Amino acid sequence: MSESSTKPILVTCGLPYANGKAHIGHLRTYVPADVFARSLRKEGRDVTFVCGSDAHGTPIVVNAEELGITPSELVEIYHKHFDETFKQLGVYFDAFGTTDDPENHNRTLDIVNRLIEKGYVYPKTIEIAYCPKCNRFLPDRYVEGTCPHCGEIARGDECDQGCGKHLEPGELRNPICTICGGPAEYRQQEHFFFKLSDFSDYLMDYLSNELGGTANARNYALGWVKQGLADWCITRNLEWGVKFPGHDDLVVYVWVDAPIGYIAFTEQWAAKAGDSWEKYWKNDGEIVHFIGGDIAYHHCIFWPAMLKGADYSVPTAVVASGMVKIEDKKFSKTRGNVVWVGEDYLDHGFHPDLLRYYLASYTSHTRELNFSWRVLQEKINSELVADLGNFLYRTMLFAFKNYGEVPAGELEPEVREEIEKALKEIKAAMAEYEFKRAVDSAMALASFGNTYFQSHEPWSLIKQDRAACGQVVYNCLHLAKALSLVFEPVLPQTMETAWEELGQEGDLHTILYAEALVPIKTGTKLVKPRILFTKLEDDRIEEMEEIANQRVKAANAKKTAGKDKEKEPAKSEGMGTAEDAKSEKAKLEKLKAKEPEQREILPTIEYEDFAKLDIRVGKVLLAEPIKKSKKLLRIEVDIGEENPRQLVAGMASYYTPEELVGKYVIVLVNLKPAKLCGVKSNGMMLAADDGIEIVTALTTDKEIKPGSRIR
Ligand code: B3M
Ligand code: ZN
Repeated sequence: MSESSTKPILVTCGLPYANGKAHIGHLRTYVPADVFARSLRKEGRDVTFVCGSDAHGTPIVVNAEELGITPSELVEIYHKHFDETFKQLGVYFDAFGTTDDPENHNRTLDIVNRLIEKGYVYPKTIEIAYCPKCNRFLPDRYVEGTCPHCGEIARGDECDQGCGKHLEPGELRNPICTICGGPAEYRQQEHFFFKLSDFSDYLMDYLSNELGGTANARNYALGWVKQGLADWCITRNLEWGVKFPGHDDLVVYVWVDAPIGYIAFTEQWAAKAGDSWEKYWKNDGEIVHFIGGDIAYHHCIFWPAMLKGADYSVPTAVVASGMVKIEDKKFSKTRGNVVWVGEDYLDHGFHPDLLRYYLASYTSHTRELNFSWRVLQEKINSELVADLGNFLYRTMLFAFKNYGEVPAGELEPEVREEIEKALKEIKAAMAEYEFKRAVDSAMALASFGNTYFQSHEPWSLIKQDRAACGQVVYNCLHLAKALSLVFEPVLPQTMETAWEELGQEGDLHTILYAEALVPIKTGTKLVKPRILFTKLEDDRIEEMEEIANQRVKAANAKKTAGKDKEKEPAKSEGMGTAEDAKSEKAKLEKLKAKEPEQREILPTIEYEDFAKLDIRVGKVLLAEPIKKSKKLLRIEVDIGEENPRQLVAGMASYYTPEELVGKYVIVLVNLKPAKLCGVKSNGMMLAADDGIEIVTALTTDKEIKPGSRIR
């Protein structure tokens, strides 16, 4: 990407199939894309960031069939799951739809009709795998067999274990029906083809001279174009999907309507924002696709050819992330080498920003990323805690204790230069999709801060010359302000806290990098800072390693028990398993069953009954996990008494301790004390509970004196 470009820029992420839970493999693409989008916004660029769920394709139909629900019900479950998970991780899309939304049906029809009108689509009778026992045609994942190119076991549309090539219907040898496991045969049927071969010269030129992004995506695609492109079968015998115009028994292949989702979601955003989707898809706005390396073929060959053929703008860049390994082993759900974002990370109270930091800074975006709990611990403790956290905390605490506000001072040229350097490096690194380099440059600024603080010894200077010390503290506080800005793209939630504690006004997320060079205002009030990053202790890491080990063991046991036959349908890597969906479905059912309980209003009471409850505002001073419990937190709240109250609250699944500290919560203070997990609870913190999965603490609308009564 050109660093000097000022065009509007659309950033997208590969669409997760609404067919399984979010894992670290997904985040490896989404987090850097979010960092990139946030950073461009801070440069002042006009950025739109969209994504959505991929709702179509055979795996979803197969899984839904197994579960006895409709594909649309299955999609709803996972769509909600992804939407919520991304938000929890601070990955904020301007639109997050599904490819089954009307906008996508319409846009797909428009594009397919244009391609037909322009003569790029033709019918052809081909051999399609058919199962005589199940009495049906077998598109894509309904059939497995041998790859004609490399001889490995492959799926109907992709050689996923061997050469990675996209396979056309009829290409697979020795087809087997994945529904019944019996042999399939080839039968003739009329399908529709896109003249991909017509685009060979165009793509050769586009990939060599025009497309930006990372070289891995481009080069991989170029290799295939050089070998010669065959036409592409774009219809399937399915009910679920976008109907092929004029043929109600056919839908378009999922890889036709999935990328068109990028346009549909841009339209959804534009409608909401009162902006134009055409500035990207019909004019010269930039389009940057973040994808996993395994779908480069689709994004660099099929997609630009379709767009070109239908007179839409083509992508300006495709950015492909490298593979993910788990504890140095190949990512594999069936082998248990997986880290689920919910149950393995967020549910254990790890802060989302720590994972964002890991993913953005572990290695270069196109290289292999290994996720290991030990490495997480090491990176957090030696980088975020020891460098950035240390500088921010010591600066803010020293300033708060000795001045209570930003003291008088002037920004020193040396400090300004250091910030300018960091900003320049970050901008350059982002333009090259080198996120690690950008984070390293930001971290170098934190290290500079530590050296500056250390060498000026404000702790002794304060005793000799308060004004000279003020000058040092002023520069440190300004550096803290600059650090909040440069780290916002990677650590959005934590830096928001730092920003507030520095007394800075405005929404950190929309303030530009340029503000990092505007001297911090003398006299700005400071508050007692919180510790932003705490060390990850050995026992927490050991607990996670144990969970991971157990999972691998269970997966192996399952394998040897023969429950994991290769031909099980739709159990492929990167796809959801029927089990995931079952547990999600169970949640949905729980919701339905709970509805009456949630709705039912209890019998009327007298005011005196209510008046017996002494309910107060409490300010959370401390929150920490309780060793023996996954659900409970020990909390200390200030309720206006001389000493804080100790409460035990079942909040550990919903809040990290850091999130609760500082909150004004509502406490029933005259409830008979009780002991939970051996810890005394002297009152009860109130929360709202939807009966399913959301539990949220009650708080006050304004800051109010702790101890204030609720009535
Ligand atoms: N739904 C997921 C994948 O193959 C697929 C991406 C679509 S992007 C348009 O990674
Ligand atoms: Zn192959």
